[in-house]
Amino acid sequence: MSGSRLTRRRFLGTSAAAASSLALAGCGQFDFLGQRDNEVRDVLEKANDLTYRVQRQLLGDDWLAREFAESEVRQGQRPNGSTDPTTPEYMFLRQQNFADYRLELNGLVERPASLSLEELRNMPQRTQITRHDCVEGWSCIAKWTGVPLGYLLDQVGVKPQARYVVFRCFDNIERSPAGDVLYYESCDLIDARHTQTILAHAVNDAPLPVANGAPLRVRIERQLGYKMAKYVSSIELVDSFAGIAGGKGGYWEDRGYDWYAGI
Ligand SMILES: Nc1nc2c(c(=O)[nH]1)N[C@H]1C(S)=C(S)[C@@H](COP(=O)(O)O)O[C@H]1N2
Ligand SMILES: [Mo]
Repeated sequence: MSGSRLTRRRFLGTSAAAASSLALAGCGQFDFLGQRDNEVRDVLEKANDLTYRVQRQLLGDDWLAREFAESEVRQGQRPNGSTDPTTPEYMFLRQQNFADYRLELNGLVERPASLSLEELRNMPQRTQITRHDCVEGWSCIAKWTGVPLGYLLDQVGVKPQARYVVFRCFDNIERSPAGDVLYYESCDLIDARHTQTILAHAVNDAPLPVANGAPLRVRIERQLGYKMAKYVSSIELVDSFAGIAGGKGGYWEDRGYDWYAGI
């Protein structure tokens, strides 16, 4: 039983890796793939949909990402992407050590909420030592502590028509004269309610450093690093991505990456 499961995992890993390396083969090709009406992009999107369905059907909704021992944490979490947000809103919060920070939970929920870090730290907590895999080809094992997202969703009450959870972030991943572009990400309700999906406020037993997404970042352990939004400002329940930035469910997805980044 466990042998055949491994084989399936290897098969899934290979197909996902092949699709990602195609999508990321070079900047020229990347821009080209970014065009909506591109045929290669359509094929990749269908392959992504297949990866998602095959992975869910063969492995089920509940399988856990591998967890590691304390001794396997060898260094701090390597920072990547935004590491020093400069939006006025973020700089203000950072300056007072996030005392006025509130996580907003809204959209298709019964009881919208606004929670301080202290309130979040007083909720049920989960700690897990997992490996972060970045699409750029590096990995890092770290210990994460935070509130299970499923618990928060139960507190606010998810409306039946909700399908996705959108994470909005404080950081301006793009800074241009035309204005800042803010990072965002999303997942479905299966990943949102997964045991290892948490809103982490601590890494390796210390409060999250700014470089790793202070004061709060997502861990979605069955997917690649870019899904794990840092600097989360709000969580919105939606029934579609239409009207949100480029409409593909994430900053990198709007630029051609797979929405489902299963590993
Ligand atoms: N808000 C925000 N979240 C983000 C990113 C980012 O630039 N901004 N980068 C993503 C990518 S590509 C990776 S690999 C991880 C990096 O997290 P780390 O800096 O804690 O290693 O965060 C992800 N989440
Ligand atoms: Mo990444």
